[in-house]
Amino acid sequence: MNIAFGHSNMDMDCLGSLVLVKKLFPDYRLVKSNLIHPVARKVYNIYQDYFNFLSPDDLKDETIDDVLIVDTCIASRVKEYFNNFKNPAAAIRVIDHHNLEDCDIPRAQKEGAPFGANVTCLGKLAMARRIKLVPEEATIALAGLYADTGRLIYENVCREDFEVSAYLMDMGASLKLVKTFLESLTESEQIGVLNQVFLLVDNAIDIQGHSILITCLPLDDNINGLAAVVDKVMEVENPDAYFAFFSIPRKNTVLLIARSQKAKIDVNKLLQPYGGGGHQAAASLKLIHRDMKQFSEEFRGYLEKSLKPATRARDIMTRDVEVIKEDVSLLDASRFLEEIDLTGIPVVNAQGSVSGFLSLRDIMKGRRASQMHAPVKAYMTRNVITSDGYITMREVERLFYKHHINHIPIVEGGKLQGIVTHGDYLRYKRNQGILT
Ligand SMILES: [Mn+2]
Repeated sequence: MNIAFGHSNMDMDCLGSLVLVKKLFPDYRLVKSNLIHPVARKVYNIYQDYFNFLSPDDLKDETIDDVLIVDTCIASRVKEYFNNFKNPAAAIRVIDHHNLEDCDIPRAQKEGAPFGANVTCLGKLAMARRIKLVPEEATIALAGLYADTGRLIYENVCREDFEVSAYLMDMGASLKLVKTFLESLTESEQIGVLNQVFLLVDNAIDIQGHSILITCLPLDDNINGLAAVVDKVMEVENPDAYFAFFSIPRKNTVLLIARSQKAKIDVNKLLQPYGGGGHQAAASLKLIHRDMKQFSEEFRGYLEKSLKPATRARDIMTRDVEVIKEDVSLLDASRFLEEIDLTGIPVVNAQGSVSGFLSLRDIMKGRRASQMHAPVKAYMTRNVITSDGYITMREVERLFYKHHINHIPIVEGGKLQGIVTHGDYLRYKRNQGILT
């Protein structure tokens, strides 16, 4: 018998991949993992008959010929299958979108590419062979692709993910169904926990200039899909990082689920010393015999020591600021701005302190009134929004949007130290990998 399976705790991307395996390799039997990821459970329940899965236990009396592994190339993630059959498989083929250099499965023939989803690896094969799918198959496959790519928006997404999505749409995939398949908060327990967490949510605290949210919630028992609850809180509260502690006193365990949306906060590295792991933006940790309150306080102290300081206005500002004097004419000012290629400039008075800001918009007003020989001070904006250099990027962003401005002069002790322009801010965002 030939068999095909995904990783333990198989997720939506595994299920989507296995749909395509069924079409591409019809002489393989599919095997399910003992545990099924909460997001995949709904589709698994609806389509059990279609998949006709064997359990790992069913392999005990079988002689296995060829093995096909999808969506992982790591031996420890497929051992529940291999532990159940005795004979060595004739051939082991791995089709995976993870880093194939990490593969530690002996004798594996590896194929795949670092696409956003594993469904894309198999989708490319199906496209090349002009395989036709029925709408349900296309829908499950697209749900898998969407799950692993955050609906085609994660950084790992490549054009092949879009190509395969288009192919699946051609095959009749229903986006409406995909959406319901991917709803992460499906259990009433999850909604209950979500409401309890929102009651606990206080203002985010400032640690090294980062906005950090911490909540601690005791639970009666373990709840499936807690990570999805944490993601929802993250989405609504929008802190730089969120550390959600849950305790299950009856089982003496503390669970920490961490999320970050800043390159400077690597939650994987932060949780590693405690035995947790994951990746830069999402990680988790389970501890036994620890008191949640005590541990969360210890962890907060650890964050204060470990987090790198947040980027502040002074780190990104332009230091050599051009300024213009109050009594210069609008005409000279407009020529000067054109020469130095700027759209606005701080205005200084006779004492050298910032008394206003002159933008192209102000000059336009003077031009329309035929007042180009009037002094700058007659048309400049007097209520200049300035700041010291210690404001965070979040505050810079807020000032830009709130006051509809593109420049923030940085003033300390009455002296102009620099200016943060919209261009400086966009450069910072690009370096963060947010706009690239
Ligand atoms: Mn995957």
